[in-house]
Amino acid sequence: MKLLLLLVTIGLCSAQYNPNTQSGRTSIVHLFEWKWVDIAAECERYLGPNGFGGVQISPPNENIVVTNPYRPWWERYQPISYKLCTRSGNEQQFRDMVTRCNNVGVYIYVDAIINHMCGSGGGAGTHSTCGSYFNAGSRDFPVPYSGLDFNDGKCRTGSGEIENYGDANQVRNCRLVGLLDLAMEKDYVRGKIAEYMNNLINIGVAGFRLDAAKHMWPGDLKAISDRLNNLNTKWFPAGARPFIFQEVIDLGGEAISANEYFGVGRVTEFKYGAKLGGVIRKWNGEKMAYLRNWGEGWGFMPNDRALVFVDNHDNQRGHGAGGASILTFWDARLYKMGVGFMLAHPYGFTRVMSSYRWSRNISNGKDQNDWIGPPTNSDGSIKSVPINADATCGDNWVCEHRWRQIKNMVIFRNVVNGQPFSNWWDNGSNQVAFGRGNKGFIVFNNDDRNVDVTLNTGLPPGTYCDVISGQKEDTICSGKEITVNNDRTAHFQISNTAEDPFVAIHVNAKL
Ligand code: AAO
Repeated sequence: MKLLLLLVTIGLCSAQYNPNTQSGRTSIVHLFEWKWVDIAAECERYLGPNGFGGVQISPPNENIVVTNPYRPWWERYQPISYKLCTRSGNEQQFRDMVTRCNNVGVYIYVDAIINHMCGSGGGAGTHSTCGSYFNAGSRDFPVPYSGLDFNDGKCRTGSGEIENYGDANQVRNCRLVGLLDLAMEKDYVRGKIAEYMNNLINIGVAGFRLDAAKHMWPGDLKAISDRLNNLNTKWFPAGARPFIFQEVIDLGGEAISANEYFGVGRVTEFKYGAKLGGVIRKWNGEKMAYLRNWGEGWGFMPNDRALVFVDNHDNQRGHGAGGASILTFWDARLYKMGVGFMLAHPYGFTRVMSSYRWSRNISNGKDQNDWIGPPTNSDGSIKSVPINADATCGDNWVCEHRWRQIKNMVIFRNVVNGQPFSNWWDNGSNQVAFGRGNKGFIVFNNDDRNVDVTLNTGLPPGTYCDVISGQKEDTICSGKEITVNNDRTAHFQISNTAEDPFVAIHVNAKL
């Protein structure tokens, strides 16, 4: 009996690394600042049919309303309460989204802001998205939280702010950019946070991004995660645990490292996008040939602990970390190669970014418009995402996840899931190729001369449709056709001036 209990407990508490996606779905997409009604529709009309596993949503809980600057995206990282109402929608719309997405096998991952409440400057008279009263000055929040629930007494810096990332105590007990830091060792605070997360779990979400995890003690996070319910059995197997991925920026050289958080769940691997951007931009003598041992061979965290991405909502606009090497939709040609590489490569659990466009204003190396929020109507409400006839999005929604090359690589990853990294080839420079067992093969040309080469693909003989230049539609191919010979070799030609200088084939795109 005791042994059984022990086994059950281990089973319950050890599955946070599993994303809970439906079998055969291997990526999630961050629909940054989308409204719940639009996400519900996108799950049904696009994400479900195209094999996406889930959606990371913007924070669903009540936040401060910032008017100077006017309604920046980052106001949503300043919680006021755990009520479910924001510019993305109210509780009923949230529930409807979760139900509709779950029903088509696309699961919801909540961006959970539990480290802090709003900035210390949010005084009486400031508004919040559900109209709840609060007063940051007196630490009065309708959760309720009071002065007793914050770390004010514990921080040892003069300013009360994090002044030195080399000191773990500061990073975890002081304020991150002025945000009121919750005292998470308190049973009461842990209880309120767990109550919020359990409400979301009961509604049907599949997991959480833990914002600013670096600024919380791993032991406190473990205590909270142990209080979380199992997932809703309407959609998930009995005993399924919420997926947890923690935002810890660890590029090396600081007091806190990512591996301190492996006991709680997966961790964002920020080295991934920073390094990949450097390689694809060919900065500092980097070349794609060096990607042969990409992953743990590059000093990244263990594969089964990593959540990977090319860019995120912070570093696509100069917030957070990663620096100028980060690839984004602004550099579309290189970006597609970067995302294509990520989705073809077996390392990590992959997240695709989906953004909105804003007017950049770069001076002194910084985008002065890095605060600009999503496309809005004149009353400040978020605009819906209109879908054009060619399946792209309008009104400045970028919808990278709908770009044919990216969508088809999400499918590629599903098709090759579980297959080994195989048949690597490189020209010693920036032409590389690799396969995934006998299911898929990809070739990149990031050099200034053409690729014209015969390679061993590992694929069964036949004619395949390149899913980058086009795709298989019924029995025809709208892109390049690639012939795999009886000896599994195929000839590839890729011009270095091609709009998309890479080719990808997989067994589900065989003609
Ligand atoms: C806003 C205003 C502030 C104001 C505040 C309160 O901008 O001026 O004081 O309100 O009124 C977002 C925005 C913030 C915004 C905040 C609240 O980005 O601008 O503040 O909402 O509205 C650190 C954290 C990391 C965090 C990142 C932005 O560790 O957790 O900063 N990301 C998350 C979210 C983010 C959100 C929050 C957290 C807060 O994704 O959207 O903020 O909820 C080093 C450290 C990193 C640190 C960076 C930036 O990075 O390692 O841990 O990230 O600095 O401070 C090299 C190094 C690299 C270093 C980097 C930058 O690359 O290798 O390690 O340089 O120095």
